[in-house]
Amino acid sequence: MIRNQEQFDAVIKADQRIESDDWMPDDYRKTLIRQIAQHAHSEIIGMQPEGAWITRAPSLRRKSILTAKVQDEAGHGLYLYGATETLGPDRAELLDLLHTKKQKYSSIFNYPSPTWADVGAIGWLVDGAAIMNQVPLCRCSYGPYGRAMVRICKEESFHQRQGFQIMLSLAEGTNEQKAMAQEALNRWWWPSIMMFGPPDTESVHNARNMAWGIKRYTNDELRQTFIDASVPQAEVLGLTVPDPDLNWNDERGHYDFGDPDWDEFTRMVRGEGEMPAERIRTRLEAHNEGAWVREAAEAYATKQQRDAA
Ligand code: BYC
Repeated sequence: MIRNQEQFDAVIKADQRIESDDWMPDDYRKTLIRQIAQHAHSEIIGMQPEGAWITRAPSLRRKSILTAKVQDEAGHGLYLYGATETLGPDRAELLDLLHTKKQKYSSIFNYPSPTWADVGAIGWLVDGAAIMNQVPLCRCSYGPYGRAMVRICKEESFHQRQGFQIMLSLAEGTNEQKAMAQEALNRWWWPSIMMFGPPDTESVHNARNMAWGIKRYTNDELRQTFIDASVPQAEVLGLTVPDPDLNWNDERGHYDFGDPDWDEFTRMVRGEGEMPAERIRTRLEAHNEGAWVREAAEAYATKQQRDAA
C-alpha cells in the first residue's frame, strides 16, 4: 500500500498502478475526479443524440442494434460513476454537478442529429474518436479507471463498426441516401476533430496528466492519429472530408489539415445556446422520472440489511 509522496512517485515512475486505498496527492485525486466524472457525464448525455432515433430507426434490426448501443452508453456511465466514487464523491453529488452545469460533458454532444445518417456518423466518427482517446486510458495509472476503460473500449469498437456500416449502406444506396451520408459527415467531422480537446499549446492539464500517467498521448497527437485513420475510411465510403486543407504530407507521414473553429469549441464547452440547454433539460426529466427506481432500490437494500442483521 502506498503511504506517502515518495512511494507514490516511485509507483508512477515504475509505470505501475495506484489503487483507491493508496495515498495520493490531492491534485492527482482532483484531476481524476474531474476527468472521470466528466467522462461519465459525457456517456449519459451522449445517449441523447442517438436515443432520439430509436423510435425512427429504419428497420427492426437497426432498432435493436441502436437500442443495444445506447444501453451500452448508459452502462459506461455506470462504470465511470463507480470509478469516480472510489475517489470520494458519491453519485448523487456528481449528478448534481452535471445538472447544475458545474461540471462539463464532451462538447461533441451539443450538436443535433437531424437525420438517420447522423446516427451512422456518430458511431463511425464520434465512437471512432472515443476509441482513439480511450484505448490509451486503459493504461491509466489509476487502476479503477484503467480497468473500467478495458470493457468500454471493447464495446466502443462494436459501436464504431455499426456506425461505419450504416454509412456504408447509405453511401452505396440512392443518390439521396449518399447525399444524406455526406451531409452527416459534413456536420460531424469538425466537432469530432475538436472532441480531442484544445491544441496542446492551450491545454491546461496535458503536461501534468502525462507526467502522472493519466494521459499517454497529448490532444494533438491523438487528433492526428484519428485523422490519419479516418481519411482512408471516408475514401472507402466514397465521401469527401469537408476540409479543403487536407493533404497527405509525405515528409511527415501524416495528413496536414485545416484549423478547426476553436471559438465554436469554446461555445460548445461552455454550453452556450439552445442545444446544450435541451440536453440538460432532457437529462433532468429522465432523472426525475427515475426517482421511483432509486427509491425502490434504496428500500430493497434497507430490507436486505435488516434481514441480514
Ligand atoms: N469537451 O487541459 P485540457 C463517448 C476541457 S463520450 C468539453 O486538454 P484534459 C461516447 C477540459 O475538461 C467520451 N470540454 O484537459 C458517448 C478542460 O477544462 P476543465 C468522452 C473539454 O483533461 C456516447 C479544458 O477543456 N471522452 O465516447 O487534459 C456516444 C482544457 O483541456 C473537451 C472523455 O471524456 C471537450 N471535447 O484533456 C458515443 C475521455 N476537451 O475540466 C460516444 C476522457 C477539453 O479544466 N477525458 N475540455 O474545466 C479525456 O481524455 C480528457 O479529459 C480530454 C481533455 C482529452 C477530453
